[in-house]
Amino acid sequence: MIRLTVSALVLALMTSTSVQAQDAVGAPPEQTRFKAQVYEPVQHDAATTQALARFNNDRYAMFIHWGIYAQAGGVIRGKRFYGASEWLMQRSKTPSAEYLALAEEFNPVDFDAKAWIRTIKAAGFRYVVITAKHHDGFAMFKSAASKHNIVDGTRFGRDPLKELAEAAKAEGVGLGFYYSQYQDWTEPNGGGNDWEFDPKKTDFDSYFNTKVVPQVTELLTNYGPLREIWFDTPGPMAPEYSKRLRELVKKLQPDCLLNSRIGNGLGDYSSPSDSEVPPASLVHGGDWESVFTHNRSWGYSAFDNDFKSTDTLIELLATSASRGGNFMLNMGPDGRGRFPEGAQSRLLKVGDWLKVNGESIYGTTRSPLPQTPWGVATQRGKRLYLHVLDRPADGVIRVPGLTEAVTKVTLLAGGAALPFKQGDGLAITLPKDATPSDDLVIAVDTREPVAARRDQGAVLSPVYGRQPLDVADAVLSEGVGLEAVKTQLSVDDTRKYYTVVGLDDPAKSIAWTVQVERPGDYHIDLQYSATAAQAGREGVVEMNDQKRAFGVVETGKIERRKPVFLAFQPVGILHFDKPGRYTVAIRPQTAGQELFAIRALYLTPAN
Ligand code: JFZ
Repeated sequence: MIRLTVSALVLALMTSTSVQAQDAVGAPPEQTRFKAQVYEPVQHDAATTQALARFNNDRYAMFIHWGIYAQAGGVIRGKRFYGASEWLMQRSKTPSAEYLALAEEFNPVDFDAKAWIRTIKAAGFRYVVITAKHHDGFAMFKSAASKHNIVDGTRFGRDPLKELAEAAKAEGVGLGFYYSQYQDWTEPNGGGNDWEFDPKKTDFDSYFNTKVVPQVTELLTNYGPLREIWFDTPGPMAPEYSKRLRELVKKLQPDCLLNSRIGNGLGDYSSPSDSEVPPASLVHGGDWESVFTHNRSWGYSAFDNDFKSTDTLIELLATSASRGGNFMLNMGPDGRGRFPEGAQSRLLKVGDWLKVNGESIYGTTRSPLPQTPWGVATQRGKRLYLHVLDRPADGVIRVPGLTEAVTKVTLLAGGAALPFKQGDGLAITLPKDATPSDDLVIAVDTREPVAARRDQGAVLSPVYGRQPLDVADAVLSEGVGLEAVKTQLSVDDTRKYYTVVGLDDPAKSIAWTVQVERPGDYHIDLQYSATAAQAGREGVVEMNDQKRAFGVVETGKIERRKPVFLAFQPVGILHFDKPGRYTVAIRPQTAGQELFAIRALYLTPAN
């Protein structure tokens, strides 16, 4: 069931922000709970506005983390370090001299810029962002500002960024560079290396002036036009430095975009936290680009082959596009310069899907529809694309409330016309013999563009199983706040989800609007965590005069660097007696007692 992966991801990966989410060093963030970010549109100058239009047209990008850490592949002194392999030096507290010995071994003879770009193009990526310098400080380009660079510091002696820039230009693929502007572990004055250098003696200003400014200048001068500079982990960097970086980049290339991790609110677009697609309700039209690892590491890992399947990747891409953002998927080439086979084969399959269905992704705008159980939508003027991520058992795709006159419904793959009925909403019958594909796309043509109706309420369907109502999509009453929680997924890898704070009075509530087309019963389940102090507290799920009381069980505290355990608690049945819109709310029974840290309410058809 494809949709299961989506729900699992949607529930497992969602959150908010970038800069606020970081601890002093930047990442991995030490905070466990923090305020949710909303994605609002921002005013920009003309060059940036134009660049953002192209950015939003592109939708799909490849991220490449490649450095001398690829040579180690997550293993040093015979010991494996799980999670992000580009953090190897920090995790193992390796001194600079020992770490830099990797450069002597690093000789990526299989690196072939043209072949990389061919793969990138065949996989459907519109631009590629590669690490020019990561936190280890080793530049993957020729630099006069530091001898720790691939041309002067390895026997390879070539500048891969130069070769990539040329190949990308020849093939019409956009190029951007990642640059770690604050952390630099092999420079005594850079940030982040507290196992070797005394942070009190660090002269960041000197580091900034002698390495960051010259190198960023080199990157913006020697490699042709760049789509974006992807700064990262600004940590405690003063606003003055973010401002100088911004001015430097825009002076050299006015239409080069800057992500929010430049720090101090000075980016052109938002980078959500890693491996997160912002929830639909928090996206109010701002520009963003989500970044995901393909396995559990950004840099190459010799022992991590947990690559996301093709279905999951397509789902993440379609979901990002349906919320008006870009999906940038990472690849970690190995020490010889090869893309890991387990990653490449899956990416090429996404590319095959895009060859047929790319029209439903590139150049589209966010979905005008509320949450629907079959999947997500994207839009292009008078054409709406329905991405059927989970096929209905009865073969009928329903879009309640779609009132614009539909002129034609077709399968995007092959163009076959599909029978449809339009009354209170739209009902489309899928062909019985439709080949199973990851994401079946239906094109719906209307006389007028389908108007936004995102707040009409999540569509409930008796044909589907468990349907989530996430707290990120809830209406919170006064005094209740939305927070992101980080949970430990595996060693050195976290995921975020949302919860609320302040649900501590019968006058306070969280509520969702749902719409049903047919009368029916639904089971309620609550997913939450609760502390020992919260055990036994009582709450109620309400819909009109139906009230279903429940008591809270203890699951444990939300603790830093630990998995959060969540109860999945059955509460009762809600009866929807006629088609229409309903409000489902949760409120505490007693004043002064915070109920729990709830993540979602689920409704499941109860025959
Ligand atoms: C940073 C880097 O430290 C990491 O190595 C990789 O380059 C990644 C793309 O970015 O890691 C972060 C930064 C921010 C968050 C998490 C990891 N965050 O905001 O949750």
